[in-house]
Amino acid sequence: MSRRQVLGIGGALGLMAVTGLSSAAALSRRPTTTGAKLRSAVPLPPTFTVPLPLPSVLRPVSTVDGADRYEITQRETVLEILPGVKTPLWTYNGTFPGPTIEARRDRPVIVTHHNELPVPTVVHLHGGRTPPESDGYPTDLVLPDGWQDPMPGMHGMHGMQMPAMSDPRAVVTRQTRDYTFPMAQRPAMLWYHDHRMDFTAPAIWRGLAGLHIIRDDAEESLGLPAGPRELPLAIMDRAFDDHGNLAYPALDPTLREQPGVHEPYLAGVLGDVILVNGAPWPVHEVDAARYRLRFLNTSNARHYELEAVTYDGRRLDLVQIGADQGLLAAPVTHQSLPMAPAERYDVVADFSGVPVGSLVTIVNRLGSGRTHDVMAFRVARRAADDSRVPTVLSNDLPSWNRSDAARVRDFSFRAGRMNGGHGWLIGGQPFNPTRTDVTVGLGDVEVWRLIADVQHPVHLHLAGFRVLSRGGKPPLPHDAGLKDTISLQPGESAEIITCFDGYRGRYLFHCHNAEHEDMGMMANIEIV
Ligand SMILES: [Cu+2]
Repeated sequence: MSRRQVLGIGGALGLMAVTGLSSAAALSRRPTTTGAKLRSAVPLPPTFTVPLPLPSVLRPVSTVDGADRYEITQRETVLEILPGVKTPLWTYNGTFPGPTIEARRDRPVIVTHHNELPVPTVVHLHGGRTPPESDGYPTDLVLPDGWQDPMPGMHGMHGMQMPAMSDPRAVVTRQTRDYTFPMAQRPAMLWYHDHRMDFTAPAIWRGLAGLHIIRDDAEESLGLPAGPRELPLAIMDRAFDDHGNLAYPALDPTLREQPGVHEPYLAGVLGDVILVNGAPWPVHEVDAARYRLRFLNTSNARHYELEAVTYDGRRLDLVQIGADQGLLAAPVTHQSLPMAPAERYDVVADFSGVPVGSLVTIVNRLGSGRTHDVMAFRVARRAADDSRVPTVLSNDLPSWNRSDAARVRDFSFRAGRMNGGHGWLIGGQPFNPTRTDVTVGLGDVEVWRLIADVQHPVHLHLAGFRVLSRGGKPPLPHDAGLKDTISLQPGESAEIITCFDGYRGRYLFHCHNAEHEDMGMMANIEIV
């Protein structure tokens, strides 16, 4: 494969992506948004008045043979997200987001999930190097008590009446399931969420998401801001109906039978309320010191471009120290950071030069009106600060080269027809759990060339990857490090390189616009 051939995919695949796709072409004229916005019907609080919550850290119930065991119950709960408004949610252990699991590298974690929700569920640890039986394959369902359907989630896909399609490899359990995570991977901030076939988007929207952080001694010896100066920040958008319920345009609001959303929302569901760690436009009091801000986009479809702006309009540097899959080799300084659904950016911001008593706001350059604001930090006091950002952060990033690749594959991510209706397709095909799309040998290095019609954040299970190019050009500054999700812009192509090591078995890659994912944009990898 010559360099010219490798870089030449924009033409042929680009043409393929835009041919005969009227809805996609229309969407691509709005490059910063993919999806349609719901409007809330309850009064919304002023910005920067609700305190920033920090999700509680879950304690293990036992430790056996060096593995920590946790228990999580999935259940309905009513919480107050907007002040004075009661909102029913689907939760992990009754909180939103769910409890945070704090893990150590190479120390296994076992999580026993109990499903007390009215529908089947399945948990995926996003970014985990997880054996296939615990990776949360979308048909490996945990059925609630009394669930009658013999093949839940496998019928009438995407609103069409079609014969029941079974997945002979599905491992279905009743009420409970143990998920085992070896944690043999780089320290990183992962997140767990529901991954049920056809219904992932509304389940995450209703609250089924939580954080899972892996640490090790090497990272802790760097001297990065820590303790109360390390903040996980899960950003998501939501909308509320006139009763305070979360609004979502599901065809079947019970989420029991018919998947899909009403037509205006086929490209994705956007809300008009920005939540951070479950609170609307929150504010957090900080010292005039360096903070480690661990941003995660848990929105279904909303993209952000984050900036930290002082009261007098100055932009604070966002010093990126980590990507989806852990520390960079060296810090990268940004003025703004684009963030697609499921991406994480580990950033250090220095508030030491900010006048005490003033606000630093985190804004989204892609938002408008109230979705322009995300959250704020109020600098409360001067304080000592012995933290540092070393010039070398890590030296264990994989250094795969093109010449290491056993093969090169092409995948298009674009709109198309599925079961007689609208779908989102990979390589022209909608997801089918019984079809193997990619077979790869354990330990093989591969280069994947991806091309998108509209925005698609492409996520690979099991294997972290590095970005080799975008549109035939070198990667962008925010592509640094080891990633598990790459944000493709309308009409954009990119190349990634990865090594499929870890475990043999069935894994997924898919778009992490959650509505696209539910409407077919997933495919199977078989590692043999
Ligand atoms: Cu997509």
